[in-house]
Amino acid sequence: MDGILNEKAALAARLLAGDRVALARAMSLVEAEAPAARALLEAIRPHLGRAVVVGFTGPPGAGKSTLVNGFIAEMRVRGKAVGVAAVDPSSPVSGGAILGDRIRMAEHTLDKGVFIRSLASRGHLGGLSASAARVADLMDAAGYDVVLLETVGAGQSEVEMAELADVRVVVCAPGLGDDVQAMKAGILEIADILVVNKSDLPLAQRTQQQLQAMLGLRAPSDWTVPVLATNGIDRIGVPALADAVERKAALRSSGGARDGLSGRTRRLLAQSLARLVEKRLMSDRSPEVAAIINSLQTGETSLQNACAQTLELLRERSQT
Ligand SMILES: Nc1nc2c(ncn2[C@@H]2O[C@H](COP(=O)(O)OP(=O)(O)O)[C@@H](O)[C@H]2O)c(=O)[nH]1
Ligand SMILES: [Mg+2]
Repeated sequence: MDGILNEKAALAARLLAGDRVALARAMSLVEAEAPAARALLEAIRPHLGRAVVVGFTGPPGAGKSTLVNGFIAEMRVRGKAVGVAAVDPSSPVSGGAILGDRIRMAEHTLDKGVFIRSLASRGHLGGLSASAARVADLMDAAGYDVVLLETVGAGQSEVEMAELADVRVVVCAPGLGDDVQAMKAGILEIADILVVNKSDLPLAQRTQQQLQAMLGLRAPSDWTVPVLATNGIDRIGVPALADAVERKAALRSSGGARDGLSGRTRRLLAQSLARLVEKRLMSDRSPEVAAIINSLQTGETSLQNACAQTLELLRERSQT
């Protein structure tokens, strides 16, 4: 037992010292939801909050991976160590897009100041953002100055991912239609920085103007969302993007609801809580629980009410 405890403490210590092997090992534990992961995540918590977590989101094909690759290079020029987690919920099994991302970022694989991790999609709710949150925390603990989260998808997954980041970059490609429709559906609201990538394409300027006009409808706040143009391949506009990210990150100390660390901690708590409730309920063979299940089954009680009753019951149990 002592041996195991020491091993865990040693892993946390090596991780905090920036050991890449320890970081990779910790990520495997955390992604597998191994029992040792919980203690590790607890041990690192007081050391978190140094990294700036930057989320890159937007429709597939917009050029996120290409841009992230250029962004890594720019951050390296600025002397920052960079961690990257690439997430692609749209390829649950094949991992094809993830493989593509890895190839695109291959130029950085020999650089010890860069750590790239692909996250496999998980089926259950909050699973993907939960593992992204944990991986970001581990990179933060290991001393990476900047952590980039690349995510694709629409709607809820983007909003969930957004809460994990300190700075949210929404990337789109020139042209109207689906992209802008998707943005209306919620991406636009979460953006701290908007990027029209593929600035070499004809419609780029027009799209930039359209997005600028859509932003004009937003309520004024202390941060004005810039609409930038980039060319991910030639890396034009990437330094300006890096400047905007750094300006936004500098405001982060003001804290509040959009602070990425508190978003990641909230996600950790929510997932642990869900697990706890599930475990308790599945093993509870009491007549009270059976009664709730029965009235749900017969349609007497709504699912919402059944949830509320179950929570109340579990709360009473935990007090005795
Ligand atoms: N013309 C042009 N193509 C780009 C640019 N950036 C990326 N691409 C291409 O767009 C395609 C999708 O890029 P990728 O980075 O995989 O997009 P993601 O799905 O958003 O990660 C690839 O073929 C890239 O080479 C750009 O600035 N201009
Ligand atoms: Mg990609």
